[in-house]
Amino acid sequence: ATVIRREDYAAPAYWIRSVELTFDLDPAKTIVASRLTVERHADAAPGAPLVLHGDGLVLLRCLADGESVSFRQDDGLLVIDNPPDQPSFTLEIRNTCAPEKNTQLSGLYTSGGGFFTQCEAEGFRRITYFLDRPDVMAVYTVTLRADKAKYPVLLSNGNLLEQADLPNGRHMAKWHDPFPKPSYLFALVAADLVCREQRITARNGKEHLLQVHVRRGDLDKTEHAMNALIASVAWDEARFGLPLDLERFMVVAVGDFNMGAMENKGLNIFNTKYVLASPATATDDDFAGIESVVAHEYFHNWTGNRITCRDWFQLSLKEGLTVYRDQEFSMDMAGSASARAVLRIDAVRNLRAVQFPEDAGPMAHPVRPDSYSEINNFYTATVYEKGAEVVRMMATLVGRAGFRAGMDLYFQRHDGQAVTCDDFAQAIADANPGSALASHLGHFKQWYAQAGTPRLQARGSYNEAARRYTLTLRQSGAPSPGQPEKQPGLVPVLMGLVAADDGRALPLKLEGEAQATGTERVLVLTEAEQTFTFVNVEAPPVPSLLRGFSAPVTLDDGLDDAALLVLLQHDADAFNRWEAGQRLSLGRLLAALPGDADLPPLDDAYLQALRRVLRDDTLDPAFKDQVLQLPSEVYVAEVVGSEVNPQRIHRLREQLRGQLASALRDDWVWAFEAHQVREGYRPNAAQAGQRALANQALRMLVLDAVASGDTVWPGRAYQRFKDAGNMTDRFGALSALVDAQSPLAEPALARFHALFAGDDLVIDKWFNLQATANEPASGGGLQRVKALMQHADFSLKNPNRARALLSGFCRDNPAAFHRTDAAGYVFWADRVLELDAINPQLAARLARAMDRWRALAEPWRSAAREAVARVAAAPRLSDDVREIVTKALD
Ligand code: BAL
Ligand code: ZN
Repeated sequence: ATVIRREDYAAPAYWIRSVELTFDLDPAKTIVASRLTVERHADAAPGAPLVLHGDGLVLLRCLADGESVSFRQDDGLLVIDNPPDQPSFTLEIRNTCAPEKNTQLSGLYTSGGGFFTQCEAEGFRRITYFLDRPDVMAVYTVTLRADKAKYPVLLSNGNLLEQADLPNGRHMAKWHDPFPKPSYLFALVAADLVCREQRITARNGKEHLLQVHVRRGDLDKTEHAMNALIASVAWDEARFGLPLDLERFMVVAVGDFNMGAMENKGLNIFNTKYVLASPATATDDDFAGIESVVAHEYFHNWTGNRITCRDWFQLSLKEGLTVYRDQEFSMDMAGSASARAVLRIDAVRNLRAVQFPEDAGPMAHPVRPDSYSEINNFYTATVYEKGAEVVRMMATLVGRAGFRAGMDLYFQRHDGQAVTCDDFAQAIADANPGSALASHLGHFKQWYAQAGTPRLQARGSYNEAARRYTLTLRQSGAPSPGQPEKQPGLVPVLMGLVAADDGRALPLKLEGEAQATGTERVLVLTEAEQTFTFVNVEAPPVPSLLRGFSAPVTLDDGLDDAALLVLLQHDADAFNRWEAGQRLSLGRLLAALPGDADLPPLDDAYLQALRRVLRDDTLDPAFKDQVLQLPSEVYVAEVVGSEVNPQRIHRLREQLRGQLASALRDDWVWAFEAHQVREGYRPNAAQAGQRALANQALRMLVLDAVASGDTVWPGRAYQRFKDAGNMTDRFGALSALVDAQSPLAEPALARFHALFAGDDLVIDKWFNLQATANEPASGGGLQRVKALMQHADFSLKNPNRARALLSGFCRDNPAAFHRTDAAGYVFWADRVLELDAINPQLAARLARAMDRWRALAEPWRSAAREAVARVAAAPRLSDDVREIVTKALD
């Protein structure tokens, strides 16, 4: 496969300024007529060849300025060697494509009897021939023609110009999008849908129509998505001064979709998972996911659509920024400082579980990658989540008002353009002259250029007599593919000093400063090593560094348990309180890892500290839930880093969970009883926090009961599972039974399936719960997954279903997957190959389950390598999967 390099970027020889598309929609053979206004680039030679992308199309006709023109087809490209020798001309193309055969779900495809599109990144070329690259922006007018009874709703981007009946039971609709856009933002939908509508008036007095289109029968599950959309419109106007720029904004849900959702201009197409919710069928997490994805796609309207990417290497320009914006939105919606901290903790958990391993493995790449074979493989946690951290660091460095000024300048300079990550960073810096960002922009931009998670080491010493505290910070980076040496970057370290004796926040005054600047500040590290001296430090301090996770690094601060206990109890920063608790748990696991012994009994100090958090009246339930949750097995494996024994990590973590369940039994009973929500279900942060803590308590109580042979709590859990008034509680109780391997788990699973048969999103949960379930001591997790593949409800063709079962098992169930007999790896290889023939994007995602094979101990490492090599050697591999497995073996 060809490797595409960022440094090779060149503007195209031609622009396409406007597009008229006409679709005669038919599942077997859709005819696409396209009329393009083509303009030669000022720098291109007259008559330079015009090279259009195309993939899997049948070309019927090609005319230039109404005359036939000679062309050749070359490896999917349509090459017109002698286009008209004019600065601008018209190109007319007619081609066909086959939507019902499109199992890749990229381009135009059918799902549930309707037509849908997905064009990002390079799907438009699977619809018609085009300059399918994001720097070519055109104005689109789209006519759709289809059978009226089967496809009563015909949608495309922008505003509806015309709608009419046609002979033979067909009808048409004509849409016009006034905003020039790249082809990846094109969309059409033709289906039998119903919609929830809402008219809103923006701050500027303009009226807009919001619509959420879903399949018949799903309308009662659209209220939350609509509310999220209304809130998103209001938030972007209030926080960033960015109004909705279209009369009509549409969201459409589709059951077969590779991604979560897609921000096509004015016509967002969503995976049903991120639209449909009712209290009976969706959990609090589902509701929160919908809110954030609806917001994310809406926010792309400015950060992605109005200003787009020059090339795909700049993907984080829109994705990192938009994730940052949706995170801020969710925090503002959640309200309290504590609820914000809980969301921040969730984001960091996710970063550590997914992005840190990526950054330490064969697919490590900078936030702005330098090369790729298949761009679909670069919709990664690094581009999205680490990219958002990069934006967050800028906001930390310039402050909230400074960041807003930077965004304003970014839009002032670049609205309507296709630009780069450099352009964005420059705008934020230029709007904040004198800021650390502006002074050290070169250092800061290493975040875009260097892969790998930097390591931050911190060592402090307190001189009691002089009342001075010196803190030395060092940054370093491990080699990553293609980058053996790392340069120092800019690391913003938000910090405070906590008195070791009573936990009070100490005033911060650096040597040479006239006065203390409060109890929290940002230290800006730009050198490989820097020392900061605090004066007038009135008590021995515990440093609280990297508050709120102010930079995406791994921190080694050398703190002992006593210091961590101080932070867990007293830190003014909720994130660092949580972090201290995680590190206390992690420390106990790591200490027990060598050898084969059981986890020793937990010490009283640790148990008391967790009990104190659980019982603390001043803390929110959601925060307590976070503190009491142990670090994941994946994260523990990442911290271990090499010679990882997944079975050992699992066993010790289970023993730690078992001890916490037993030692805190009375506290869990209290927590369960005290956090029942009495009022009607609402998916807000306050109620969700209570349910989360109660569900965790129930899980621990059932775990402890099953271990000790007691049947009371499993019985109560079964009862709750049966009677629950909402999915969060029902699924919480079901998971508790499955997690503890209670004998009641099987009947509960059967009942759950019967209750929700036909509800695809709920049945996905049913598959996923079993795929991620604890492996019985006798083994059998893999057998269960194989049996589930034979279930009548299973299909590899539906991405949600395939992910629920296969990614659930291969990526999210390390103990069951990493078998010593390698059967998990054989299963993985077979499924990757099977899926690759259907949907390469999905197969490539599953392929990444083996990214970290080199970090495994034997016998897993050799067996895993063999499985990866078998996939790599298979004939007819997609570029998607080939890139993943080739890099894994490099
Ligand atoms: N642009 C692809 C889907 C998303 O990130 O919104
Ligand atoms: Zn996005």
